[in-house]
Amino acid sequence: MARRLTVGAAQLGAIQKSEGREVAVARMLALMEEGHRRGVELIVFPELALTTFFPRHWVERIEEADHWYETEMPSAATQPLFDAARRLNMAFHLGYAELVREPDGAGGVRTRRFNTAILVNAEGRIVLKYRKVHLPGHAAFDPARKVQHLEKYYFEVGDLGFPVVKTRLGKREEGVNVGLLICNDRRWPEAWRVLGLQSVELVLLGYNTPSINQEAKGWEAHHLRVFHSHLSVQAGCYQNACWSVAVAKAGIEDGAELFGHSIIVNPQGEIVAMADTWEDQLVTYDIDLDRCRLGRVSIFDFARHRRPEHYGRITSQVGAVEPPTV
Ligand code: CDT
Repeated sequence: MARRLTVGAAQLGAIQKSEGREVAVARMLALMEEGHRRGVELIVFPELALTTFFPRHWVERIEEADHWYETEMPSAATQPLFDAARRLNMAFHLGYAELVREPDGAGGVRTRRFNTAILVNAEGRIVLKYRKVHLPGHAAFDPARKVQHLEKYYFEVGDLGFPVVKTRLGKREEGVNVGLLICNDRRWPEAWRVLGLQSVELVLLGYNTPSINQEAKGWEAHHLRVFHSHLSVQAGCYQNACWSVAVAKAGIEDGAELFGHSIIVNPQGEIVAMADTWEDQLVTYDIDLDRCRLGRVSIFDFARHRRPEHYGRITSQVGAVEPPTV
């Protein structure tokens, strides 16, 4: 019997710098209500879904940016999402900026900032939390850039690894193996494989990706930005025999363009549903988790075919080295 789960990719249109969390939350609640009418059991919101993508804005002192972060979850502003989860019997995924104050071991307090995502079940309980590992961009104001991308300034590298949990979602009794990635993580096969090695069946992923690559020293055509995003998710799903719901923030935000194109991808690496606007848009699909089986028992049967004794460089080395000259 098929293990079905109706998922919703809840793409968000732009959230401007001037708009507060209550604006974003009201829009998310409207998408949850729409999802309920359409039978959605799990709805996925993007990375940093509560605010504008603030790493494009520079502040001299990082504390001036603390108002963009959540110090608790749920908070007064996000509690309506947790209430809606219970009322509508719908799990949700949310990306947000997290600020943690903890003892520094010397009698003081240290502040830590992460780019975080959580999975909240239909009882309103946080069942999975992940902090973004691959932080793109730069750590200081770059006068050469028209739009800043200061993730390395605003966030620490996540400290939770790439966890996967088996958790109940939707109508079915048995759990689903769920893992989370955040935006730039999707471009790194190592991240997908660490999830794959924990038998992940469903990868939830939010992103904010500019249409123009300001890192590029050469020309990168506009359409290739979308292609590379899709290529990464499709490859990750195929090579790890899992589904993914990859959800964008889209449109012109604070004058900068985010390309959208949210997708749902099956374990064969095929896109089965895609957003076609730059607005708030709910794309749904009835996924069959048993479709993960084929890859697992054939070409990507890890236990039979992987050769970790030859993969040492993956964990011992960061940058590429030159090969010997022969
Ligand atoms: N948010 C995020 O990770 N965005 C990156 C683009 C960074 S360009 C400096 C991405 O990989 O989509």
